[in-house]
Amino acid sequence: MTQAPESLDLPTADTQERSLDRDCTTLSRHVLQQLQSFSGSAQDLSALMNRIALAGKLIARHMSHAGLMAGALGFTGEVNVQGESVKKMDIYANDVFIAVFKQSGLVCRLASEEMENPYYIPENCPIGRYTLLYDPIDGSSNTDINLSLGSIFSIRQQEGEDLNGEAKDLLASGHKQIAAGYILYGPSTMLVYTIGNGVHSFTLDPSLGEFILTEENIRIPEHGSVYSVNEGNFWQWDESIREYIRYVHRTEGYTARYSGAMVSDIHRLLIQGGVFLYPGTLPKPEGKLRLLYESAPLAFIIEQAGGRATTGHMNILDVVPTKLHQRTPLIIGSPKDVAKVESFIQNGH
Ligand code: P6P
Repeated sequence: MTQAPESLDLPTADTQERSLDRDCTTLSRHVLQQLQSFSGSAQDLSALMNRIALAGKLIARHMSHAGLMAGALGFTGEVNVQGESVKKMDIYANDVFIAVFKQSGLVCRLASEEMENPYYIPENCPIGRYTLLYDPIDGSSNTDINLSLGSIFSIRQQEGEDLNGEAKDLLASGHKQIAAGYILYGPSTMLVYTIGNGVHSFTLDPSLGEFILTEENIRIPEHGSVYSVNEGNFWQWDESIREYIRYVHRTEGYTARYSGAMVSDIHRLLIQGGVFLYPGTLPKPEGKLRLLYESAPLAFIIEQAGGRATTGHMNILDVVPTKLHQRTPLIIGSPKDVAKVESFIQNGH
């Protein structure tokens, strides 16, 4: 005789109401809830985040069928200001952010990994007081092999007058950021952001075309088993970093994960704990990652989630750059795991 089915978990009115409310917790509404204000600056920040979300949707849509579109993948044949070969997806994504913000009336400049100088909103467009700093596609090496990619963003207010277009006011510490986060293009498209009041994640619901709140006030675990680093650079590292790697090799409980896209690797740490390292090397002690639009926004996120981000000698958010595309070594993640790496650096192994 078949068993009577367990009591069906039918939704109650209460669960339906909560589920509907969740589906209505879009990014722009959440920002206003965070700020508990409908002031002009709150509305601006909400609108800025909404524009970021639109850029993410456009890029996700393009990525989802890039393999079917002639000319969407591969290299452009150009080399960017970083000296890196440019992927067609890099340019597409860079142009999406420009297009999305150009008529927004919210920003005056956009500074990108892909552009040597900031893009200034043209005179015939409405100009705002904010600056968007972004890495349009983080992890370009994953573009043509259908692996996870990201976009990283940071929002600052323009300070003073940028008279001769040198954007010197951007050469300030990461504490000047008013919002930061990333979009992760994975099995689902997620947007993770902070405005200094915790870290919150949203998942794109393609059927709605909206990013819907997934998790609020995310806290990074104090410790995690993952260490994330490109061990192919082992012989180029300082001895102290090599000693740390030897330590995790011989200590039970560590596992290596490295995707080639920092947004994916750091999102993993945000949820599961652990540490990501991109140290300097003997030929390039400043490291590879860019401060203003990669390390600083990710440091803002991870610190807001209770984690840490350091160059190995100072907090990332305290670093004051001398140039727009300044690079910096990065050690970021769970506080106990970052401290472990620092202990090797400070003991000068
Ligand atoms: P490597 C992508 O270019 C990136 O900036 C990060 O997303 C990624 O973690 C790193 O560089 C990969 O660099 O030298 O390990 O291939």
